[in-house]
Amino acid sequence: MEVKIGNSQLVLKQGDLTEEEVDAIVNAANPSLLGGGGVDGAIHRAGGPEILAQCKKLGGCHPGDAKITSGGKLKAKYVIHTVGPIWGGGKEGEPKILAQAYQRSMEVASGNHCRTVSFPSISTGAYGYPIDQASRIALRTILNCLKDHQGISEVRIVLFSFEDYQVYARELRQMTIPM
Ligand code: AR6
Repeated sequence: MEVKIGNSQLVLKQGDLTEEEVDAIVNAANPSLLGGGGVDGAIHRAGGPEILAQCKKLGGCHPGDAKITSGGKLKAKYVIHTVGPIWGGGKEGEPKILAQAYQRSMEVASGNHCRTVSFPSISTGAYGYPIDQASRIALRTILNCLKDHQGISEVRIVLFSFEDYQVYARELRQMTIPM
């Protein structure tokens, strides 16, 4: 599924983020930036040791912030490492931190002249954020950022499972139905 926003587009697809041929993929990392499971583990496995070597020099990353390394052996030129919130029921600032993670990733992408960026569904795996709520924040934030960062021509959200894809597609349809 895709929607046009001015001269750029937002694409939803089911697939493996590590296979994306884009300028940057975004990693759902943890504050150490030293690797982990889920999509983080998959990115380091596919990208090779160069990514971890660069991560070690970054001094970690606060939730809601984002930092960049090369893409190592990946097809993507860069990996933008961001840290989403751990779900604790929703009253500990989780929505704001999740929006910041997407927003800072877009800023870092734009600042590094990326035209195409692929995201995973941040925080909805090990970090436990309910995916229906998380998808609304992800979509709204990315759609807003696409207006601010005209240099980015395409953002993809790559969902690992068909169920996750369906949630994002339903929410995007609801947001973009003409009134
Ligand atoms: N491509 C696309 N999506 C994937 C892939 C893949 N190859 N692999 C997993 N996903 P998670 P989080 C999906 O747990 O919730 C790590 O240990 C997955 O199905 O990777 O932000 C970090 O080091 C889910 O929908 O990230 C942190 O400690 C989504 O990616 C912690 O997990 C996010 O799940 C971060 O947790």
